[in-house]
Amino acid sequence: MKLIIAIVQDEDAARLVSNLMNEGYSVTKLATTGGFLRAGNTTLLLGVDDEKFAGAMAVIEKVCKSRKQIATSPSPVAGTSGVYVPYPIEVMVGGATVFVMNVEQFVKL
Ligand code: 2BA
Repeated sequence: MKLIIAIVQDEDAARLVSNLMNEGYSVTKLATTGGFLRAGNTTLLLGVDDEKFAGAMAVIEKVCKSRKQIATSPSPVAGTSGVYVPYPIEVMVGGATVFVMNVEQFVKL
């Protein structure tokens, strides 16, 4: 069994959960925040049997889209005066950031 931890954009989360549930996967959805953009994203936890792992990854790949997002980064504008103003930078946020772990034990009590 594997544990898939998938960090996805909020815009894709509802559709991704529906598609995974329709295909028989169990999913836990967490509201999370990206450290760089400080914006909300969604983290899904899926415990999947080895033979269903590729299917889950295919659903994630199909649903999650890369998008450009604007982040504001503080910038010094007045040299040593200590004045900072936000300025926009564009970043490409991935379809999904996925971590895969082997599950040592899976227990439901
Ligand atoms: P955020 O940390 O808010 O990052 C959003 C996007 O900003 C990233 O998209 C990347 O394009 C850019 N970015 C992040 N850190 C950067 C940096 N130090 N300099 C320049 N640009 C930077 P993704 O790479 O697709 O990541 C989307 C979200 O997935 C991240 O949101 C974070 O919540 C999570 N994530 C990505 N890599 C991770 C990792 N190695 N460990 C834990 N979480 C990760």
